[in-house]
Amino acid sequence: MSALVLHPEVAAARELGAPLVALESTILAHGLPRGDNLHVGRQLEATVRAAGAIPATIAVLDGSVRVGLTDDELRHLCKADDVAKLSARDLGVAVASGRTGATTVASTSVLAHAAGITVFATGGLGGVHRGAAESFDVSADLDVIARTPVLVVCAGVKSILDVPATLERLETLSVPVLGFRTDAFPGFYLADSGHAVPWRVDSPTEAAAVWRARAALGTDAGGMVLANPLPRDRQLDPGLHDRLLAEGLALVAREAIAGKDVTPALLAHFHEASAGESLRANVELVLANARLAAEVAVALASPVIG
Ligand code: PSU
Ligand code: MN
Repeated sequence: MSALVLHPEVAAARELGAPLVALESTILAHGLPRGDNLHVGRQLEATVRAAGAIPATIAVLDGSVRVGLTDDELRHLCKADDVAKLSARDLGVAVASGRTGATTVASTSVLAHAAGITVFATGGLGGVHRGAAESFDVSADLDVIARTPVLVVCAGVKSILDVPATLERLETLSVPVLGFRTDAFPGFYLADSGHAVPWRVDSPTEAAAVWRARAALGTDAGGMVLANPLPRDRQLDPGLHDRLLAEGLALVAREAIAGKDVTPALLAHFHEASAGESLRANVELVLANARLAAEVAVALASPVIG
């Protein structure tokens, strides 16, 4: 018996080899304000469909791992007060104890792969936190992507992190990082983090070709990152960004926030203190990633010509 419950539409798409895109739920339950989150969750699914793929939002409901949610289930996840943030290591505990939880990039990657889904869209990856040399705070997202064959579409890593250290870590872990129509690694709210990407692709077909080439070479045991920047005229104002970041980091230090609460606390500070601007950018980037992920999934499901 499988421990995963696939939504019937997701199961049918799997059978047919139709394009599927996994979506994570931590961004909804812990990364966006209440009220906006349900709307964004629905928009993400609609965006994937409009680009020709089937969305599979992943979460754990009362101990049951769901790959693809009904609208009622999505609403519950976005409104309930007792939704845990589940990284990959937490999944077994959540299932055994009948908990409800949202999945991070790490746990969504593991479950997407278990469900036979290759392409996954999120906002920004977790990574190496500033001060990690002392705190050891490095997101499990990185190690899990390194050993899980998923193609993760994101707007780089969250700018609240130590971006160059995160890029170094991805290199060590042998995770390919491709810029989508850019030579600059995106900085989540910012179009350019100030660091270069090692490689660039200019179409979903090219991204799919890299994925296929890795498989042909047998170097596809782990995942790959496709980094999709916000257009420069849609990014958060860099001055505002730097001010919010300094305040957010001070707040986290002052209140001794640690572990998995750090990222939600920093994102909440941005959303509260920017009068909706960071929320606007966050929603735009995650929708753009869902669209690109669907386009790559369509390219991967299409026969190769020539
Ligand atoms: N992208 C967003 N908002 C988020 C996240 C990503 O736009 O809230 C979440 C993802 O689920 C990611 C998590 O896995 O933040 C990282 O958490 P941590 O730093 O505790 O590993
Ligand atoms: Mn952490």
